[in-house]
Amino acid sequence: MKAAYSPRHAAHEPRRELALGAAEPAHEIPARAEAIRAALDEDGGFEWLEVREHGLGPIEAVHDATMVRFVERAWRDWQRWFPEGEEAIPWTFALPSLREGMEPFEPSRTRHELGWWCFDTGNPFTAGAAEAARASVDVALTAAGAILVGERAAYGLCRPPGHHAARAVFGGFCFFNNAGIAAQHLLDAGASRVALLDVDYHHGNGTQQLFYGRADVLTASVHADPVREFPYFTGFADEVGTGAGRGTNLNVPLPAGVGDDEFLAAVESALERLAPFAPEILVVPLGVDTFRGDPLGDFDVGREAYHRLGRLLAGVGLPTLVLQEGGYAVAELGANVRDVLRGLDGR
Ligand code: OKP
Ligand code: ZN
Repeated sequence: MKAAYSPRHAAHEPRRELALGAAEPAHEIPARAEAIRAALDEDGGFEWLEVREHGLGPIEAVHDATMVRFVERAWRDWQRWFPEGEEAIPWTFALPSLREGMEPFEPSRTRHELGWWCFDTGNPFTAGAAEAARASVDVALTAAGAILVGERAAYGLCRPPGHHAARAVFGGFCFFNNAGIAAQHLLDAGASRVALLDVDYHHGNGTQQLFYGRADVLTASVHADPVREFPYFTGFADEVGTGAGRGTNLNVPLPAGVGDDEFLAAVESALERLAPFAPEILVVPLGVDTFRGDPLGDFDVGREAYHRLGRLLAGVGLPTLVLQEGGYAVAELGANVRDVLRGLDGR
């Protein structure tokens, strides 16, 4: 299988993140991508593509251009006012109700502009975040390019992940929505309908938001119920899309403790819901934080489930672009991802 990886992910090396008001060691770390790369190298069934730079155009096709420019300059700006610390973490957030009924606000007026564009405290912004986020998009687009030239499956080893980044806000370890950008790129290259099935443990709120009113993109996500889990404010089953996109969003929230069979049954039922949409390409934001040993998850999914997951995806019979999202049990991360891809590859 063709796969894409960029060493530039390592430019983003957060040490800490903030959760429940306290600092804890960062989870979204360079060792994650290196573990996956090592497992795929060892497997031998993956051919690494040369990652091509695609520039800001495809990013600005789905994201607010002002947010994209902010990401590019955020570290320098932040350091001017807050020079100490290895990562920037916002602590005051520009909720719309704060200025309700007031003039529109120009966020670059304040030195705390990060609190306008980032929605959580768990998303450290580092000196190399922008470089890594750009590289992650290029990895996704390079893998998408393999699909466009006829590959049945391709994998983008994206880091940082992307599915929590919405049009004009980022968070949840994500800066740019790799899968959303890739899906739009596939449409712009001639695909008429693209379906995304997000199997990360967390709801893919950003991807949902990007395409919520769109009839040409179906977004489906199987994830931990947001009543108990991040991102808390999206991912409920009654979110079905709006306007022309009504019926093109599917959420399958799951309870704590689901095992292999329940998780895979949820994936299977979501896949069945894709068929009437008749997509030409399937994009799979793949998180393996569903694993029972994951420090961020509460599912009871075992190692053996991942090969089965890959086989389920293969059964759809569509060109399939798999893009890495979460997975924080670093010791098992490589094997879990490899098994999904082996299953998808019919091995
Ligand atoms: C990103 B992806 C841990 C809090 C974690 C954010 C989780 C983001 C997950 N104390 N909060 O979907 O894997
Ligand atoms: Zn996740």
